[in-house]
Amino acid sequence: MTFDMNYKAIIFDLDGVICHTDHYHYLAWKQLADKIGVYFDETINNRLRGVSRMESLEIILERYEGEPFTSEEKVSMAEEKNAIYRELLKEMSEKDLSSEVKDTLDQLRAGGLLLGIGSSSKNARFIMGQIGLGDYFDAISDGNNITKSKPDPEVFLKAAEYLKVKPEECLVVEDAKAGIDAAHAAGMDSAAIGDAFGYALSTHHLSTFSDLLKASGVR
Ligand code: B16
Ligand code: MG
Repeated sequence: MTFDMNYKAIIFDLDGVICHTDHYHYLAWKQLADKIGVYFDETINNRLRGVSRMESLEIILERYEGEPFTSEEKVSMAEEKNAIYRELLKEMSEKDLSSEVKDTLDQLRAGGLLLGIGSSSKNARFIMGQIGLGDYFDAISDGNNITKSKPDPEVFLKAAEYLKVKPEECLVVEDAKAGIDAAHAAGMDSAAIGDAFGYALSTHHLSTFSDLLKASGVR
């Protein structure tokens, strides 16, 4: 293995990069949408990638034609969705972490890189515990320590601060265009995977997670 250390740290988005919770988000939002009688499908669900819980609710309510909800009602709807979502997350286990992702993370660490999480989710630590990565990362910045969600750079700047590295020393891995925008705004390089693959603003494009070894200079 040769090391070309362009980066000191890699900051990973969680949902859609390390593991896949989109379907659980979909099922939980769908239950809520059906209850209030608003149309919701997988295409609308795709727009919720990387977006905060309350902003996700606003996107779902774009199609709602009834009396406007009060802020309190919206908070209670988001809490209801989260309770359903948390129940579904209990089904996750170490089987939801692919060997490709785990092996790649181990090789990146062996290559001397610091590894952090930059997720909009307030459930990030719970999800990581479920998939066996509870104490794996060097730092976690998530929905609980930010005031503005992606595309604002706050979540990644906080991750860099917790990792004690400069923004320009970080590479962000993201599946959401809003996340690539956030990395760009933070002054960080980015690697796009999944839904964000091919997005012009990203520095690298990953066809598969292990392509990160090349993008990060570890192999
Ligand atoms: P929660 P990420 C994001 O996580 C999800 O992609 C997005 O769909 C979700 O609405 C958001 O977290 C908030 O999640 O309701 O659990 O706080 O992709 O930034 O890791
Ligand atoms: Mg994501």
